[in-house]
Amino acid sequence: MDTLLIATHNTGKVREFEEMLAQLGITLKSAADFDLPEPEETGTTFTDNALLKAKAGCEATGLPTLADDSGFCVTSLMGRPGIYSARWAETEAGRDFNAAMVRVNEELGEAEDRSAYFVAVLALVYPDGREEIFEGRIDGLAVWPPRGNKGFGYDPMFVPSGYNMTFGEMESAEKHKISHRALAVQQFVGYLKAKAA
Ligand code: ITT
Repeated sequence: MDTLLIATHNTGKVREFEEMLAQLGITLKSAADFDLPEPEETGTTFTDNALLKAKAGCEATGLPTLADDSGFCVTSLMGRPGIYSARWAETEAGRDFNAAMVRVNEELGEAEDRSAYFVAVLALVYPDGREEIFEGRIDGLAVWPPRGNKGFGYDPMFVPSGYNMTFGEMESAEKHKISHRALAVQQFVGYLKAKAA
């Protein structure tokens, strides 16, 4: 694999994939490089949506394509926003994650259980139709108020278990040691190495 399309329009994700996959020696392209349309996420699971995005990117470019469907899941909210994490931020003026975090906190109200987790599902689709899935999850707490501006999305309101800092306060290298996306990427890299051996 010389060139891999990362079929995401999310600049926070693009940055993280570039950082985490830099050592592979593969040319990475993103959805923006091909001006790809954003497919409608009609799936009911992270896996469905990751596959749908990877297939759309692969069909449009003919490149092996990796897509990420991820989300912030709050136990007391029965896993929501989950696959709707990006949609909770939609406003007429674009995405507003401060508003989305306010909504999570308001829906939590006085709930004692503030446990939460991030999930990332990566789908790899090849032009010949082969598919592979890689998953990662990180557990922690939904905290209030939000802290830090280093990450993206819901990072400022998530403290991973065993840490005091939010993902928004962490250096990206630190986040990449433990994050849901990093765990999924580790599996992807392991798969590539096994294939090359
Ligand atoms: P693409 O579909 O183009 O990849 P998207 O932002 O629409 O971009 P998702 O549908 O997978 O991606 O939405 C996942 C949302 O979950 C994302 O917009 C973030 O707000 C949130 N999220 C996922 N991973 C995150 C992380 O590491 N830190 C903070 N928020 C995250």
